[in-house]
Amino acid sequence: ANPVEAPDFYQLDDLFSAEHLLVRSSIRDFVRREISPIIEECAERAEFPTQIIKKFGQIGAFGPTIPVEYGGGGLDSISYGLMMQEIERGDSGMRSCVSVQSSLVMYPIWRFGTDEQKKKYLPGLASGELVGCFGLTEPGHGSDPGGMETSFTETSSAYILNGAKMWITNAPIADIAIVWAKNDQGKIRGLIVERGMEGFTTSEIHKKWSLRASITGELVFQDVRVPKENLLPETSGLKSPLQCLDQARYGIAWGAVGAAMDCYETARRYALERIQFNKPIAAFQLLQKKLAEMLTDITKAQLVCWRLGVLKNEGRATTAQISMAKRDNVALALRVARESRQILGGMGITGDFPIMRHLMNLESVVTYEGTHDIHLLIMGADITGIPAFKG
Ligand code: TGC
Ligand code: FAD
Repeated sequence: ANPVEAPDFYQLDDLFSAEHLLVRSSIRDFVRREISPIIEECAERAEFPTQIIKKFGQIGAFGPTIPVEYGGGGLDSISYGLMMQEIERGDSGMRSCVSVQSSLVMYPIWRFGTDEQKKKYLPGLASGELVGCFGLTEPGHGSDPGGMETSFTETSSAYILNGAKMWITNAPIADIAIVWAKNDQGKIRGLIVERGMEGFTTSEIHKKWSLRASITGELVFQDVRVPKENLLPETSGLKSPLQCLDQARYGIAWGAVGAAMDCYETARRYALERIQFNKPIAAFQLLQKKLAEMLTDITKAQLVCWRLGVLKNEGRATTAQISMAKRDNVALALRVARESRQILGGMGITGDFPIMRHLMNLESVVTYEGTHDIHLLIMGADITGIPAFKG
């Protein structure tokens, strides 16, 4: 392990298999080669680097836990987590793209789809030939997706879909959308909606100060005729999209540690080089306090991820455990990013360093996939048996 590359204070590398370490180093090299050189400019211009999609496909970043027979990587959850960590060390928006494709598009097709659907879509999604998005949130229903208004009605030959989804990562470039909508009986089901279906449009959301290198948009459905074979047959109620969210939230818990690591390493290096009062600023106790607390935060988060990964591999990770990891790791990544930015003084606000970009990105990460407070309430419901969401 190279301590300058990424902190490993508790020698966690001892806990990873040779395969985990290989996956991590290949994604780390990929990020260094393909993302780091372009990301600052993409964020500044608010441009998503579309060419990265095929490259993600080539490196195996899409669907790493999906079985090989469907084009996935057949890897375990720790490998997936390490991939998310390394990609988010590059940029949260790049990790978003991969999270959505893997956990929110490929996973539901694999988990709830027919064999025909799996064969039709998964290999193309794995290679990056196809881009997917996940439509759950609506303009009027974010934290409360169960209140969704998007609905479809059944005719003899198809489903007719109406409604709108908002804040959808990858929407403007997606070839397919996994859309959650209520059927005639008011039950939530998942549909695969394809670009080109009449009445289906997407538009881009502009003026974001966060996740600027990620593309976000809306999905609008006006009497869209969705063939019956595009229904995901095993979906059944709100628990189906929530199951997908567990996969993605797990990846975000790891990803946030990556963003924190990058901020910490940048600040540590800067503090050793920057001279004030004839000394490196790293020599001052207040700076050392900041660095020591950041490393403590990162180390605890790494341990949580590793243990959660083991539980997930054994099929024992619970929703509340995932909520705790997503919530706390993103919160500590924000703390680390803010402290790191201060260590860089004025330089910390510039695009010459990655910290301000990470900090702004994390403001989305703390909100999407369940806000900081919603995850607290998921834990609260688990602890007490009393769900407090509905007042
Ligand atoms: P509630 O009554 O609690 O649950 C409804 C049914 O679902 C079951 N359930 C779960 N099942 C599987 N996995 C989970 N994680 C589950 N959580 C709950 C539950 O047992 C129940 O089953 P049943 O059989 O009794 O019907 O539902 P509620 O309406 O009270 O809402 C609960 C709440 C607030 C926790 C939930 O709706 C929630 O998580 N809200 C946050 C919404 C959210 O996270 N949206 C994310 C949208 S996607 C996104 O942000 C992508 S960003 C991607 C990127 O760019 O990286
Ligand atoms: P609201 O639900 O309106 O919440 C506003 C505030 O009220 C929050 O602080 C929240 O914690 C609080 N609040 C709400 N209910 C309660 C309660 N019961 N108790 C206490 N406090 C409460 N969604 C998708 O479906 N697919 C995507 O790909 C996707 N990508 C996204 C990308 C970006 C960049 C962003 C910003 C969002 C994305 N989202 C996506 C949507 C995201 O999941 C929602 O923004 C999030 O779930 C919160 O919903 P909301 O924005 O409507 O906030």
